[in-house]
Amino acid sequence: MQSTLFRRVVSALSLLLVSGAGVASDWADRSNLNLRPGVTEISQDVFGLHMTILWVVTVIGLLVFGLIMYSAVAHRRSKNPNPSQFHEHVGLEVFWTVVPFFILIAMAFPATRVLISMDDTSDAELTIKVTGYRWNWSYEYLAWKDDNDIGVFFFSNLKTPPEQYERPILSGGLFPHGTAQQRVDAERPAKDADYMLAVDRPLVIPAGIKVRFLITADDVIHSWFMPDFAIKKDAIPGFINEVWTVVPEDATGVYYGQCAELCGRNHAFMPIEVHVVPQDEFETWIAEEKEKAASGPDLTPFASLDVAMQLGQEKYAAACALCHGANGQGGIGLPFAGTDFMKNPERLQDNIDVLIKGRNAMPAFAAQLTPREIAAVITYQRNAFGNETGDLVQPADVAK
Ligand SMILES: [Cu+2]
Repeated sequence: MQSTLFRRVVSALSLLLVSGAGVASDWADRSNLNLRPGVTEISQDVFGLHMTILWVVTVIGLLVFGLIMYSAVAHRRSKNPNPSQFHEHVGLEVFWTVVPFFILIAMAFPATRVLISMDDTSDAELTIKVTGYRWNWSYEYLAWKDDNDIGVFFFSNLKTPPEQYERPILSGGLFPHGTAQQRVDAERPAKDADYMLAVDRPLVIPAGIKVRFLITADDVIHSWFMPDFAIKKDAIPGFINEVWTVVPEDATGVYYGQCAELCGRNHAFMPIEVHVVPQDEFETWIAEEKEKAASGPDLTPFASLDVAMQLGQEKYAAACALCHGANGQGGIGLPFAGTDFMKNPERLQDNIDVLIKGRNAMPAFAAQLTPREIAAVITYQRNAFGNETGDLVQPADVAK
């Protein structure tokens, strides 16, 4: 009997060891186990606070549980049948009220100091408005030094190609019991290193400069979360939340974040990518973007159907595939493959109108895509997925 129990315990323990070995490699890098210190002064302050409080609660925990264990053993009934009575002992009551009070005050001081500095957006040299949508972000550069008329505005969409995240369509119907061949066909391509984090147009900010973010949303509540800057701010429709950062000059590079407030089906598909560049590089970039924005939309006609299809495919993957499926099979949005809407030449104008102005649940894309991109996307929709209408929509058709 006892040996059976022994064997069970040993086999359970060895199972635990084996399953533990699998995650041991992740645990070897201890930074995976803790909050990340980040790269800014504030994020390191936040990390310091986190560690201080962690040690305080660890010591309190050990003291309290140690005392409980000690009392349970040393004053057990067999040893001490008549317990001493000290209910409503004034000294003790005062002691265990006053001590936690001082511990709390001691913790509140450093925490308040960091919170106040996180809240101080004064003297920022660059101001950027961040807007959350279902399901992407837009960035509008409002002020850079003395220039309050920059006019640089763009949307930032997930760049990971849909083939990498989409559930493969198996021709076996609703339940995915395909043949071996179907399963092989359906195998997804390898995931990129920046899978579900990279975007088509990243936010660009200068290093060593105080940047103020004005954070809001257009539809539901989102949250702009950049762990390396210790920023996590709710984006609420009708409200503007402020937050700031200074990324040190020796910390230029690419940083990733995500929406951190559950905002609907594609909540996981609206990442944040920030490029922190040296100041002179930022000056050049913002000047170029400003010039591009001022010169108006590019209405150069497409030289051929192929040129339009190529741009269309790229933009479709970034802006449309989340709702309409990588292969136009539909999803939250209507399907495009083989539909009358996409194939009927009389509905081409309607097709353009819906994309520009939106309809029902379909958002308007006039602000998100340029006329050239809209023309390319429609050309793509009407020629891909087996539609092959041969329709070539030109930027000028969209602009009017
Ligand atoms: Cu969101």
